[in-house]
Amino acid sequence: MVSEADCLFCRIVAKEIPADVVHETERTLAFRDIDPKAPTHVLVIPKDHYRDAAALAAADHGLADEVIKAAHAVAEQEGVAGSGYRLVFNTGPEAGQTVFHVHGHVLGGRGLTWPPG
Ligand code: D5M
Repeated sequence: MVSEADCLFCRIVAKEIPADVVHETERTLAFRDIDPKAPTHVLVIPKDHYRDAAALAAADHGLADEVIKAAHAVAEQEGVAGSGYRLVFNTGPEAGQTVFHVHGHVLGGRGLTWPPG
């Protein structure tokens, strides 16, 4: 397991901090966002630590695919896959990334506007 000291999401993976887990595979974890922006707002992460989506993709061992598949499984489980959902990877500070352990936001359950703010 690749983890980093003082990383909030590594600590959730290690069960040192509680989370409302909704989906788990061998290499991914999905839990409800603590500050939901839509009726469905779930974060999907690789259990291993990568700072952002670019670092995850550069590692090139199929884990990015697993995270995206897990996000779709969450959307199906939450009942938003049919109506539509948004999968967002904020990448870098200007995009609004605040937790530097890559995570996809699965947002759904309401009409989502475009462009985002
Ligand atoms: O998204 C980081 C997201 O992480 C933000 O929507 C809040 C969420 N968050 C922060 N702490 C927690 C805990 N402890 N549980 C669940 N969700 C949490 P970003 O794209 O980096 O801005």
